[in-house]
Amino acid sequence: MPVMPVGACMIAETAQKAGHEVRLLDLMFEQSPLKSVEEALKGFKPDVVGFSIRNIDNNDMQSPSFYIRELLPIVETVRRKTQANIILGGAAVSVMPEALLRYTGATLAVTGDGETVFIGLLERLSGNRSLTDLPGLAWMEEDKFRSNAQDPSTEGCQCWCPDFYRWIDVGAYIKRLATVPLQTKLGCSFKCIYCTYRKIEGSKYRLSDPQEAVEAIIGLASRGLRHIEFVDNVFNSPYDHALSICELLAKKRHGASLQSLELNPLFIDDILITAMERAGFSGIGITVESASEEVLSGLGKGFSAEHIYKAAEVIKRHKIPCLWIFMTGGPNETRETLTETLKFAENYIRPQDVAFFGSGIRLYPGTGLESLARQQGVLSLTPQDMLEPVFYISPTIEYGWMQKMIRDYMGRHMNFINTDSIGFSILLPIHRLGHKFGLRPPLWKHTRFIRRSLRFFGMDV
Ligand code: B12
Ligand code: SF4
Repeated sequence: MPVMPVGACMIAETAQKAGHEVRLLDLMFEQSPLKSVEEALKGFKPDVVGFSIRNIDNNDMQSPSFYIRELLPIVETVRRKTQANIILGGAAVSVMPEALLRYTGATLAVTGDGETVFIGLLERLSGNRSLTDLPGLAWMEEDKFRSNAQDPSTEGCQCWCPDFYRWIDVGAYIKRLATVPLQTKLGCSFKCIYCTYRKIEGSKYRLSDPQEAVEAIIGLASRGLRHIEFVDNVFNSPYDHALSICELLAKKRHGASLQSLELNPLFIDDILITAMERAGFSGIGITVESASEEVLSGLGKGFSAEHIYKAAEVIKRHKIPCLWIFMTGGPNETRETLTETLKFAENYIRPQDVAFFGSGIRLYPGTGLESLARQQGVLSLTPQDMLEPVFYISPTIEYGWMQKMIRDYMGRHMNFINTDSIGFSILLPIHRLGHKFGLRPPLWKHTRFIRRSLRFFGMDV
């Protein structure tokens, strides 16, 4: 599913509001990105070219795709055609700023809350002022990486949406069943050992006003953008914030269909799920990762297997479709713990719901998992060499056996999927065809039907 470039649109809109002349080139559907860039630069001489880089790779250990390789010729084209300062931004850059600066040879990188930093940067560039004390900026100086940390706790969180129609071809996304991203908070206070999200948004919650979130949803729906997805790191933490948003939404006739794939089992109860149903949620995702106590504690999830079983009981009492997300091969994973997780999925997940199994965990520099992998002797790459995808599998389990077990369960349960399923090339035409025939997001609700139909045509994914 193509993801609408909300960050890029926010940056463009903020810069325009600050009085700059801005153009946004969305390369998502361009057949020939280099030509499109050259075309866009004809007769336009920008002082600054910002790149919004969302994904480093596809996070898929089985069939890894390293997207940054495709970025390089684009950056080179811009460098060849303009004198502009090249600025990198986006989630990928906050995750690995040094590696990306080195890889692309770009002048500067913006980390953290892009809109604030970028406007400050433009002001300084136009006034020829020094950049080196601007919080949130990173750059290379004589082959040394320099950065000014931004203190995320000093910035608030506003829940706002850019005017997508102004910046991108919205129809092209909608036709491919994309959802419209909306963020109601920043930060996460959990400490999962593999996670980079705190690096992007900080470890302290910054909450938007729930009323603002409701107004944003009403505004989007009134402009035909009805399939809205909350892109918070965790939607239901803090619990009261999520509950307030849902309760306020339930009182309004907004016409939107809502989704969040980032629910923490620790905060799932009947009150919240009822409120979500009343608010207009058409699907939810619970990121449980594992149903084994040992693995959950190895991952530092901050909840226990008991919470997962309780969450499953709650879900059973409701109608809302649910996607359960698992991450296998983490610290302490063994044949027994994986079997425990698969048995949980078999016995506790309703057949109409979906279970997704990822295998292996993407390793990022600066995480607890990186240190653990080094201690266990399974990682020897330097942090900069970790830009190309590298994954962790616990030495206590064999990858091949794990894959086979998951596939065995998938053979028995048509509502189970793995990374091969979501990376399957035929999914793209299915999205478009589905939309033509009136299907609306989320597509995962139709997993059983899709898998059965594909199997009928000899494609077992
Ligand atoms: C929600 C989410 C999803 C949802 C998206 C739903 C939707 N409709 O948008 C779903 C579940 C579908 C998803 C899927 C995937 N995701 Co995801 N996702 C996120 C998450 C949690 C939030 C993204 C978001 O929308 N943030 C809100 C917006 C406003 O922020 P933003 O885009 O980052 O923009 C801000 C800054 O980055 C900056 N900025 C952005 N552009 C620019 C440009 C310039 C010039 C400047 C200066 C600044 C700047 O300013 C903006 C405002 O502050 C992030 C983690 C995170 N906390 O960021 C991961 C994250 C982006 N995802 C990631 C990945 C890997 C994926 C998948 C590949 C996973 C998979 N195997 O399927 C897919 C790819 C989907 C796709 N087509 O791109 C990675 C990307 C890094 C990496 N390892 O490659 C992240 C960072 C998580 C991680 N592992 O660290 N994702
Ligand atoms: S709860 Fe989610 S966002 Fe927070 S640290 Fe854990 S994995 Fe990261």
